[in-house]
Amino acid sequence: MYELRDTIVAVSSPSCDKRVIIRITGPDTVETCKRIFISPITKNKSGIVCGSVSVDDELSIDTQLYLFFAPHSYTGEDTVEIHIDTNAAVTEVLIDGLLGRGLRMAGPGEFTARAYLNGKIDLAQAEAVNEIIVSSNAFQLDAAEKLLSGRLSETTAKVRSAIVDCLSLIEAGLDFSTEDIEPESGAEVIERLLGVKGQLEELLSGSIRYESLIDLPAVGITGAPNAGKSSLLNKLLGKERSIVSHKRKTTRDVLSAAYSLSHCRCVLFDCAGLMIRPEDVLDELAQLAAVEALRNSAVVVFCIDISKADFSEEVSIGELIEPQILLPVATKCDLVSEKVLSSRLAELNELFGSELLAISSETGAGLEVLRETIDGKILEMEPGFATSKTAGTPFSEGVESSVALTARHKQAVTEAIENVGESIGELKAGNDEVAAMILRGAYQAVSGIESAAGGHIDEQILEQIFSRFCIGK
Ligand SMILES: Nc1nc2c(ncn2[C@@H]2O[C@H](COP(=O)(O)OP(=O)(O)OP(=O)(O)O)[C@@H](O)[C@H]2O)c(=O)[nH]1
Ligand SMILES: [Mg+2]
Repeated sequence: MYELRDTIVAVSSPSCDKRVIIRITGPDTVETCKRIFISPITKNKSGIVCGSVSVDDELSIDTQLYLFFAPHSYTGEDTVEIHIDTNAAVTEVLIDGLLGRGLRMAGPGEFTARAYLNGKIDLAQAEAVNEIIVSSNAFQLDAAEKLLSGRLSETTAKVRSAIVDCLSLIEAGLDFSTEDIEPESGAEVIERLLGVKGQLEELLSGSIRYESLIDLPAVGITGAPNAGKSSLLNKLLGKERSIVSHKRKTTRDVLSAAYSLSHCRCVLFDCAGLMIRPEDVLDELAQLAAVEALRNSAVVVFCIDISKADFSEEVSIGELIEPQILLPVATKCDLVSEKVLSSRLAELNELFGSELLAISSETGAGLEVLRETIDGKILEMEPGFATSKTAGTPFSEGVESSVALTARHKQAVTEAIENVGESIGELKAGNDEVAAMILRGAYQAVSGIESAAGGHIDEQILEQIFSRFCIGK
């Protein structure tokens, strides 16, 4: 299915972008570019070249070519990206011209498939590339980045080498059993296999199930700059996830974490404070990211600093977002006297048309009630969240996992655990040959997570993985 000998082409930029990027990779990349590009191209010199491309006599377009020579490219093959500011009609003519010169239209995910087949990335990382492309919230992105960081492959590589050690010990015993040489004692192999099983079980229980996160309700924390949003996130999580400082505009990105409530779980996130008039382009970008994240939230906790005397800014900010459920809370209630608190709360209740909860991340006041309120609101909206959908997925409260597993990974790890367990049973029963055979199955299962090394990866699995990609990636 994956033919590596031909040269493929596809548009790799999103259709909404004004700048079009046409990506070409394969053995004829440079030759093709030399034929259409009106400017000299030096082989073996990666970089950017400016000039114009022309696929027929009438059409010549100003362009920049980004050249990446093998093996220093995404796919591991000669690769070029043609960057042009143009429209769909011109792009089509250009692609047609390239197809007419013997190039083939790339299939979904074929660039990444080549990167995998040429050994540039392992399979777990290839899957992560796609998860990043399709991520729609910051937490998914976080999980996908964990896949990409290759930490999963690090663990599986360790397990694989331990299995190989055990296999060679068992096989040495088999080879020598008819000779007068003392074989490696079975007890030691069993001991090592128990260790391997423990490592795999740890991987499974300490991981985030990637798919299980996709459906988790998002709970956003918002408010004006310095309202105490990050302090609230940290206090709820019980750890320093977000940076807190007395300076305004400390948080710039959307930061998220898995959070367990009494009856359901959610993705809790903190983002930049909202402003009526962003002061510079960085403010604008931070605000865009925040509003986008808040738009996808089931519940938004709106922090209002009660130590302030004037709340007009908060009222205007509240109009920037339209969440399904807005939960205004009065933060920093430890900073004001009882008397001031009650008069300001009354004012805020009036302004927001709902009863505000007074909280303090300093003393912890009101936080338990806030937790219960969020829990109740989510359940009210989506009773299904309290059912098996969220139950039973391993992750402990407040603990952020370092590895994300897709369903395919989980299946492979589970299979390996079963195989190792069975193999131990067979060893105990003295059936070394059967034990070795089953252990080879465990090895295959673990190998399947990262690469074809040591075992062959089913074409079908590859097809299944890469067909989920879009064309051009
Ligand atoms: N006394 C008291 N101080 C608080 C409380 N919550 C936050 N603060 C302080 O308020 C300041 C701002 O807190 P942050 O949590 O960084 O506020 P933020 O809303 O995330 O701010 P930006 O990210 O800059 O928008 C820090 O100096 C915190 O220590 C609280 O409940 N009580
Ligand atoms: Mg902050």
